[in-house]
Amino acid sequence: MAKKVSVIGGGGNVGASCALYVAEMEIADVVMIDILEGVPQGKALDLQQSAPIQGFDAYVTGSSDFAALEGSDVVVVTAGFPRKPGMSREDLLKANADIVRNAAEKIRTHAPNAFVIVVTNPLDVMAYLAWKTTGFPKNRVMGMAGVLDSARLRTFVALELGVSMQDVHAMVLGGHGDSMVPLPRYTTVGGISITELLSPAQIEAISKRTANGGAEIVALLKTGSAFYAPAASAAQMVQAILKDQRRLLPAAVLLEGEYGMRDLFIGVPIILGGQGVERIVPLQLSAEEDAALRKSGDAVKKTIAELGL
Ligand code: LAC
Repeated sequence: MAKKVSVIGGGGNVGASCALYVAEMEIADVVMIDILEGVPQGKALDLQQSAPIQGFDAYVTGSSDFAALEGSDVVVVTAGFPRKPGMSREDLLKANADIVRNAAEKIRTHAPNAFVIVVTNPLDVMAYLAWKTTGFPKNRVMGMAGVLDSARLRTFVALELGVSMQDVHAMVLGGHGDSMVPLPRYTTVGGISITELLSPAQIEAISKRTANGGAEIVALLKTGSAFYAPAASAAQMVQAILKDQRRLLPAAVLLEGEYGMRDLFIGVPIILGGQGVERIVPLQLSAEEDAALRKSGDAVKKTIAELGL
């Protein structure tokens, strides 16, 4: 296959699941990179052996050497510690910053032309750190969170209404944290806003469950956090880039005045295509929505400051 996607943290649950989804999409060969010697190699071999059964033609390999990044079109960064019950995403800050900084340095050296999708938490800050460390143009570095948070909102709406998950579209903006901003107005079923289909109390409950979506799963798993949906979200972003789909979806990107904020990464609607972040889509937010987004921005800024970036 002509294209190459590398997953740093490919030995972990999010990374390995992402490798699986990308391989099955048949859009690129996949390299799983992880410092745990043997794990990425073993998981890659296992995954490769599912190819004849699942019927996909893509090579999947594993490596513990970052030089394997060479020639990557897209690098997905999932490496880092997951949350444990009771932890916020911000609690992971210091430990994961070291991991992401190192990964970004390796990407800069071995894959200087790649697009970078950051999944490691706290996501918005880690995406900012990766952008700073690589020195890549802003269209080539982004954080995956909006697709995941919107997918959670879509799921809860579909379950509440008993309709197809595919007919529900949603928009969740802001940082990937407790202050994320679900936008019911822009959440639709077959083009109809949920404000016409659900009561304010139902919408409130669904929005809350969305913002708490990651923690709900951490509380159940106890030893880690969600991985299928985060991995599928990252894979969808990889596909949008490699197939130049120009999809409109929320992602954490660098703001330079858009939405009244600057010098931070936070989730806003973008067009994602062959050039990466092709543009940021402006929305006319209500005073309440705007205030919620700024509050989320303040939370991200505070975490960036804690890292001394
Ligand atoms: C979640 C973690 C991965 O939202 O941030 O599940």
